[in-house]
Amino acid sequence: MLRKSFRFLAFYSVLSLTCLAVFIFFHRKTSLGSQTDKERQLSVNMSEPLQNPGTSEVNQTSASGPCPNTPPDLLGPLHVEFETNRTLDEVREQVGSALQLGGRYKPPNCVSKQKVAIIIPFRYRDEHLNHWLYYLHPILMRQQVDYSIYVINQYGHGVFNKAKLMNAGYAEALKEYDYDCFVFSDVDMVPLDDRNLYRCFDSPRHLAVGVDKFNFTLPYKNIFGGVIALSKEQFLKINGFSNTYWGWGGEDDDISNRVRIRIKSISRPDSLIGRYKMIHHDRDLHNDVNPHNPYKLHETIKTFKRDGLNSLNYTVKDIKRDKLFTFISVDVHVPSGLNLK
Ligand code: UDH
Ligand code: MN
Repeated sequence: MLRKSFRFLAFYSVLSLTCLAVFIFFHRKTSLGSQTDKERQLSVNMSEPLQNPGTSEVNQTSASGPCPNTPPDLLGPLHVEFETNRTLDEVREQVGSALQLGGRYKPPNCVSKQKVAIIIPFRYRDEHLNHWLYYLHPILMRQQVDYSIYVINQYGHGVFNKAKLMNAGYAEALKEYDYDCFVFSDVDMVPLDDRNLYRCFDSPRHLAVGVDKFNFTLPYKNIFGGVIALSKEQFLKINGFSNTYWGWGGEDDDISNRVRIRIKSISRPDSLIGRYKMIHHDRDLHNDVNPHNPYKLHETIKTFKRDGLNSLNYTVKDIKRDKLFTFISVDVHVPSGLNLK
């Protein structure tokens, strides 16, 4: 009897020990499992990209995927006319609602591949600027560009230096945002087709292929002016524009030389898409033709490494932020005794 009850007891002890072992085993496994899930969840959260600080400012809803290569809402050929007088207030009302202060825009539903600074050299051309802003903001929005407009005004009434203003615009824009593409546009150039994309390409881009004043044809093969786009990398490679072209002429052929020397190729849109209308104007005050400038073009190859972004000097006099653009007045240090004869 004693032996029988001992066997019974031993059997149940082994059984309960087994049950306990099985229970502990499964309990550990489940709790380990849930810990792993938590860890996994934690690592997913940690590895999510940091919110781009600019995104939440501009968009109500968070942007989803990358923008498509071909923007879906383009219209093609556009009707452009400069007969209407437009005040800046009217332009602000008509095209400003989606903009952030400083003429800043990001597409609300996708992430642009490039951050584009648009640089406009400027002085005494308020009426042209109104037309430019009225037409360009909606085009750039339809093109889904992540962009800002920088109007770089030459301070004072000294001899104009467009190329130095371009360099200053590049440098000032980069102080504000991590731009990787720069479009340099004359204030009087408005595209006639929104398929002409304001972005950067593998080679420096000449956008203003056909201008109405030249009958929509290229006046000469190497022309590289009016509206051009260079990536930050391309612009650095050519050391930017020359700073030494005072008065009218030559600076665009000089940058064309730089591109040919350092990069070799340029790109252009199709001649039908690359059409522009230029606002008619007379020659500006203090921007007379400089007859010395064409001779400097033979020197580009010798001078471009020391004349450009790496020798740039200017003084910022004022920065104003309008809804439609950032206006930066710069003193380009006009040399005394410039001879334009
Ligand atoms: N610019 C200004 N203010 C000036 C001079 C030039 O804003 O006083 C800027 C502006 O962005 C302009 C660009 O520099 O679009 C180029 O200057 P431009 O328009 O004078 O150059 P363009 O090749 O000049 O158009 C042609 C000379 C005009 C002669 C007209 C004779 N009928
Ligand atoms: Mn012009």
